[in-house]
Amino acid sequence: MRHTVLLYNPRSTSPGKQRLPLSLLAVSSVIAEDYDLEFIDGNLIADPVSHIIERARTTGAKLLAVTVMPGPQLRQAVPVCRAVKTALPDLTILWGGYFPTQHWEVALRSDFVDYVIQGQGEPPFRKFVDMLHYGGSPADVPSLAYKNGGIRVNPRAPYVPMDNLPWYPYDKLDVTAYVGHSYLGSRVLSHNTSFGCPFACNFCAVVALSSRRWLPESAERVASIVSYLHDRWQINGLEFHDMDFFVSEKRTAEFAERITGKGISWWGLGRVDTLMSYSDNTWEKMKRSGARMIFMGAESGDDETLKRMNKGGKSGTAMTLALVERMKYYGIVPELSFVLGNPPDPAADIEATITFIRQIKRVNPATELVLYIYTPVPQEGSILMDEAVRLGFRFPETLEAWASPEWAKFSMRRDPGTPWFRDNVRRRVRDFEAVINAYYPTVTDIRLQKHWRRLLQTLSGWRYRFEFYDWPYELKALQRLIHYRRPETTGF
Ligand code: B12
Ligand code: SF4
Repeated sequence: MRHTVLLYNPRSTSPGKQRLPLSLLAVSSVIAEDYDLEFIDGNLIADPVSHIIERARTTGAKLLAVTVMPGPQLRQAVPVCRAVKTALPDLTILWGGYFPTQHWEVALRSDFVDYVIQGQGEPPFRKFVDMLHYGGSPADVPSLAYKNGGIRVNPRAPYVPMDNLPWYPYDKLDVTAYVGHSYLGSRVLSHNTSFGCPFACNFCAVVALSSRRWLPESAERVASIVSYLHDRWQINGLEFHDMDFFVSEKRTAEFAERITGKGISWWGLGRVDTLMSYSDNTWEKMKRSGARMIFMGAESGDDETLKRMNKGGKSGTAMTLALVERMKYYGIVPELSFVLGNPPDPAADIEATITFIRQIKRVNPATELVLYIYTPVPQEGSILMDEAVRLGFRFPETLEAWASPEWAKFSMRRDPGTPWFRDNVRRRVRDFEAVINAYYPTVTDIRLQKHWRRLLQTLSGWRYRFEFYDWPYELKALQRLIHYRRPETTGF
């Protein structure tokens, strides 16, 4: 008899912007041969609670496996899992992904999360699912955290190279529901080609997940998967959601060669120093293959702050400027994210970064900007985290508190309410963002017609020239009319 496993992806984005649930596709790939899978996506259905209860009763499923990122996804995961547990106390609830990897104790302190798997999910998930259905002890499942008197945390499983894992079980869900439309193309899907990142930036949640390992799929396998998505769903755009797609130049160049001519525009995340070290030849290949836009963490306009962030490698402000210039030459759009308002002097940090962003826009006006506000992540030895604690910062101790609007805002990194952050500083960032986005309307706003661009530029011109960003209500009102599906944003 085949057992059914329910896989729940809590809502993470606004309607119409849903991405393939890559995390659940990844973990379920290792059980797809032997178990029936049912994906339940909070982005696609209005009432996940009734749906989960109905499917569990109909199929007799014993397990609800849930992926949880902090922010809106956690906000839905908490009430849904609580309600499901109340209705079906025997249904085991397992959480995995970014939030429970960092905050496993808080998750397990609740009375509706039974187990947590930390870090890379595939091998421990297989062991856990078999244990639940065929017997065994939780003590033998690596990377598992669970309740047993107190909270027990098993040692992490050894990392598994991605080429040794099966392809995603695409046939088990309706892929067409995830084909989106954006700057990249009219039929856009997403994929993930590696696990982890070799760096250890002080503010980044990736470090807790992958402990500085980078496990890539081979270029050959990535190209085969891309060809499959292209042939089967006629995609012409692809978002690569790797933490760092570009670590290996050899892999990038080979992948680019392999997909050239397929007519696919693609987007990925990388580091400034890695990309700057690429040869012109590799950049040419990337361009020819359809590379359209690359997301990078520029993080700060101040080199001292970059050091404190432990950005590592050779990245620095001069290199960021050189790279955006280089990308202009190749016609590939840089999308730069910044983490503003770092303690101990958030206001000074913001001013340095604003000045730097103005320089960047002068060099390459097409550069996209993503402005986050610094929020701590739990990370051993992070001087930023230590300093945050010294300034009075504490993470919530219950899932209910994490799911509150205040902490959801914290997780969205736009209005974090941290002790060192005053409201006028937050407003400074958002006002500047409104003015610069109006003065340099992005090339990726696909619905933004020429006359709107001109109007925004005209209205914001005096503000930009005189560096007067306060209260740009007229610009914010106009910008509300504009929609752009950024690969890294949610639309919330
Ligand atoms: C795609 C993506 C999104 C998508 C949504 C994805 C979805 N599930 O619907 C969108 C664009 C909507 C999005 C939005 C946001 N995101 Co996001 N996102 C990512 C991104 C780029 C990739 C995630 C992914 O799919 N990876 C591929 C899969 C295969 O890997 P994985 O998720 O790590 O899964 C593995 C393990 O974690 C584990 N696992 C995961 N789930 C489960 C479940 C079970 C049961 C088990 C056993 C194991 C397991 O096993 C998997 C395989 O090994 C990551 C960065 C990254 N590259 O990881 C950021 C990231 C997760 N996002 C982040 C953030 C902050 C956000 C936003 C808050 C940003 C914002 N300000 O708007 C929003 C909030 C949305 C929300 N929380 O609801 C942060 C999280 C930071 C943190 N403190 O934890 C990350 C790490 C980016 C970063 N470097 O800061 N995001
Ligand atoms: S910010 Fe980027 S480079 Fe730094 S640890 Fe996170 S994923 Fe790696």
